[in-house]
Amino acid sequence: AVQAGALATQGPAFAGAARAAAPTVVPLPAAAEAVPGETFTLRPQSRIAVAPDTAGTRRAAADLAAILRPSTGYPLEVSAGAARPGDIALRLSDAADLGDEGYRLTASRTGVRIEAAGAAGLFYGVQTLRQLLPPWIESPTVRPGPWSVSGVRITDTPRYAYRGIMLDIARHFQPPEVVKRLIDRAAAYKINVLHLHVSDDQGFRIAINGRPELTEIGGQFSIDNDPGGFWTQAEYVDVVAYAAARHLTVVPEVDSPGHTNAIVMSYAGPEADPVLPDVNCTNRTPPQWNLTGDVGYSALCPESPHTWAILTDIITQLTAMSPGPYYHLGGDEVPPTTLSHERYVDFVDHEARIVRERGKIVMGWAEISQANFDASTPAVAQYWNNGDPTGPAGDSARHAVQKGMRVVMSPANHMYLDMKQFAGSPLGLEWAGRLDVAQVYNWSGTSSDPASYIPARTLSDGTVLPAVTDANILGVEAPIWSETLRTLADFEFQAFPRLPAAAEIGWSPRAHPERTLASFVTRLAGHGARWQLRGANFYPSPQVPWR
Ligand code: TNX
Repeated sequence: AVQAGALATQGPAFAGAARAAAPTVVPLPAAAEAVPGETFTLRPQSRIAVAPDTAGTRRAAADLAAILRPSTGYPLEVSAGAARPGDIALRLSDAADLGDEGYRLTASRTGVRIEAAGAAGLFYGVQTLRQLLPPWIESPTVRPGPWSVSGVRITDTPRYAYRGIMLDIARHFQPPEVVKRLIDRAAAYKINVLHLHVSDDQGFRIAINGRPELTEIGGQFSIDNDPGGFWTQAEYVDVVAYAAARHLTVVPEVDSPGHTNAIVMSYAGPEADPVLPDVNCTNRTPPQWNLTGDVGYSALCPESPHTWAILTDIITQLTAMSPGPYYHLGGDEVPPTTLSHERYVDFVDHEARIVRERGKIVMGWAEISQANFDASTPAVAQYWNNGDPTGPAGDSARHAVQKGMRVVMSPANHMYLDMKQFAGSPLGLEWAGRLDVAQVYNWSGTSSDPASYIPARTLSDGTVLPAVTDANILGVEAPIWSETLRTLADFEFQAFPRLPAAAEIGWSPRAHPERTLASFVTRLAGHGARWQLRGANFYPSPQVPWR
């Protein structure tokens, strides 16, 4: 650990070099300046002062108190009205520059003040304050302190509206408790979307009323004969509410028409009753019961009325339980030998209509940009290719832009947190490479940034396919597929320290001089102690100077 005294004796080395104003905060705040010579110290009499006194400000105060009380042992009474010296003030204002998610945080000798225009902004201000305090603020038991914050003035708003994590609960079933812990951990880094991959070849994980086969048959397995399982609708609704309380929107995905072996075996397998052979469009009949990690072998039949009856029930119920704007219909990895281009396009068009009729915006893996989308109706394509983005690999996203779709950037070779992070790791796949912290933080291609990752491309006939720029990009998402992941600790090992890198790509302004890998790993160095105090697993990457 670096001693404060050691830093003080380094005076000349620091002279002139702008010392980071928020040297422990991830993602990097948009703007921060030090208030020289001032330090805030939390005291036993400090209170949390809210104004106006609303359910929203009380909720933020309760969140903050729940973080601070166990380690400080202070009562931190919540009170309405004016702040006294030594208090932490939470203020809702109409500050137009802060938007829905922005906040202003000031720490000085007299107190801390967090101001926001909405509940999400207050929540993010609280997450930042938490990181400005010493790591042992995360302790579940009382510690001595002191609980000090260097004087700072922060004004912070996100770069992208969509900053997601995807959890695959289909390949290896995960109970709601595991997902809730991961929500807690992601929210601390200002992640605001939880994309839940609830169905794949190996399992269907949410009960659908009137369709017990989907979970009783389709939910009973996981990869490698590991235990299966599914959530009741009450459990799903509870997770959605838990996520919302931490300002994450749930995007449900039942992958289709491919990655549907679990659905197919529910209706066309040996245990199915009734048997509906026409839902199974693969040339492999009956469906697979020896489940491996292979992809791309199953498909639902677009010509089957049963396909649409089943999918309509699924979409109707999942959208009714999901207050967010998006429904993800999947759409990835359907080989033309399984469904021709025309049949694939018809499938996506048909399913997109069902989704829109239920008031949701269609989202899908970027292959869906082959279907009929146009700028008059919002739709989102999630780019996941790992190929050279300057070449044809980027075309699924370029076609999405051509059709007026927004793009969520999840290039597998930068954002797939299910990839191994070092050679020989027992966890993770390697098809998109090994992703260390640097690979997640610095995107390759023509630039190290999402906004210039996919440049325009001219075809041999002179046609120009457009670039994917910030005008098209809704945000970024880090998927965690679970072929090799069984437990919460497995997911945490893959998520940390890489999820914070993905979160910074989504939140922090590109042009900020500290939006660099070197600054990031330095700011992250104390977070390992925070994860340990919270009981979270992580990979102690040699790229982070842990302290
Ligand atoms: C590709 S990415 C898939 C998933 C796998 C993942 C493993 C995508 C849309 N499809 O089915 O789980 O690779 O990394």
